[in-house]
Amino acid sequence: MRGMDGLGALGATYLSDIAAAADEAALEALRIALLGRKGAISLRMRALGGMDPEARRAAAPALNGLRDEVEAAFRARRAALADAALAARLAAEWLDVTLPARPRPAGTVHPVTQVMDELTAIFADMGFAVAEGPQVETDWHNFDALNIPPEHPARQEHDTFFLHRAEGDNRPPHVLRTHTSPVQIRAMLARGAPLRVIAPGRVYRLDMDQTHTPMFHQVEGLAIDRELSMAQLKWVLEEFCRAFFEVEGVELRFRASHFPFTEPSAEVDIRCSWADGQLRIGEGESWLEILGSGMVHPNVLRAGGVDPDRWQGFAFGMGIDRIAMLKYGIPDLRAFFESDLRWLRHYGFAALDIPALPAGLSR
Ligand code: 2NL
Repeated sequence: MRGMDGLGALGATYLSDIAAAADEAALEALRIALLGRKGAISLRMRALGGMDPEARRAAAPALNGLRDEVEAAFRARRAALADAALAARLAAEWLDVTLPARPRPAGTVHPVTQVMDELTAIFADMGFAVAEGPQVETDWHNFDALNIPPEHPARQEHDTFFLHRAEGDNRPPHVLRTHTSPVQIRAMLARGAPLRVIAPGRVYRLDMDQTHTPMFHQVEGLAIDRELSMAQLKWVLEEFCRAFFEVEGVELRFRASHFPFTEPSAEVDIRCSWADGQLRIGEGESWLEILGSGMVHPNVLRAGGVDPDRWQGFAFGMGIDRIAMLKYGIPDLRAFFESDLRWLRHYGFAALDIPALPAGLSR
């Protein structure tokens, strides 16, 4: 009887100690103190062995009951501590997955890059691939192959940068390309006919004033097939202007002109108005020259390894910086290449708005 009463009070103390264990470590220490090899409950269990049978029969059920209750209390407390630990971890590692991955990127896309991406999307839609080539060219690729022989006045008009050659260095003369035409010569030589490519990129001329920078950007286009005419050239250029300026009613005017690499040649003007200093494409009584074009000269086809008796081609070229200024109302060409951050932020485009035709080019 003495044992029973004592066990009841003891059990209550054990259970409240277990319930109060603050963490896994405290709980484990308590478990060892009660149920370990020399634990309080284990010692009592062992003491049963030394009792006479009658006393043992009286004491054992209460002790077994206590042990079962204490073990159950340990399991419950362990589970409660694990639940609390998980809840704390979930609260600490909480994350709002709807937040933007990064704040707005600090950089912007330069208008020249934006316009290159736009015109690439437009011409790609008409089946033109993009061709690239070196900016340091042989004078053969830059001039001779384009029907501009050494004494041709166009060589002087191009204000060419020549690369220095040490005395006795007899590699062929090189220049900074004055137009992207040599890229198309290389495309003809590498891929042959039929061909549809555009060549956008940097070009260089020794010229610097209000409207000229020594480096600027040009895009040229070249199509070669069995039967091509000025009519298809006109359609391609109209389609380009409609898409690029995002105006349905574009109107182009072809004026007879002259380039060494095309025959016949035409300069192309677009209809526009200049009401109160504001340029509007596709309306009004003014004309703005935007590109040069023509049927590829037979000498140029031959230089590209294409037989002019079997193939015809049309070609065109325009200044990218200039059409960027027209489309986005940028007044001063020289600011394009000064890397002034205020200018870049003002005229730059969002980095992830890559032009695509279905979305509208410039959104
Ligand atoms: C202009 C005029 C033009 C071309 C460029 C070309 C290229 C080859 C063959 C024939 Cl490979 N022509 N390019 C043709 C006509 C005009 O550019 O005013 N550019 C800014």
